Amino acid sequence: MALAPAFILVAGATAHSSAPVTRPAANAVVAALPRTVSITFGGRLMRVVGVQVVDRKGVNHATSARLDPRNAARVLVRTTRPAAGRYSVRWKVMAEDGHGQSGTVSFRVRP
Ligand SMILES: [Cu+2]
Repeated sequence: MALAPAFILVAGATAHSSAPVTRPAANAVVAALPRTVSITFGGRLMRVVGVQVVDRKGVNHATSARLDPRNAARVLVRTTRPAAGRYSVRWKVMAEDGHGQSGTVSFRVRP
């Protein structure tokens, strides 16, 4: 039987299972993509596995992603501040208890 890789998705009522709060917010329409996109989770994280901010063509505009040194529940994502359009933030993190989590949030930048 094939076993899943080390990254295991978890569902259920754990502290970190709820959807994170992002800035810009999910489905928001903003005037400009901020230099730093933030993703705030319900609990502390062990590490950031990976974050991409992709446009409709699949081009990644994230230049770095790291834990906020002042808040271990928050990921700060630096972007190249691209032009108008729709963007999807695809994130993968590992919670403090070692559980993996991933998801996607989209928002739009006005022309
Ligand atoms: Cu967990």
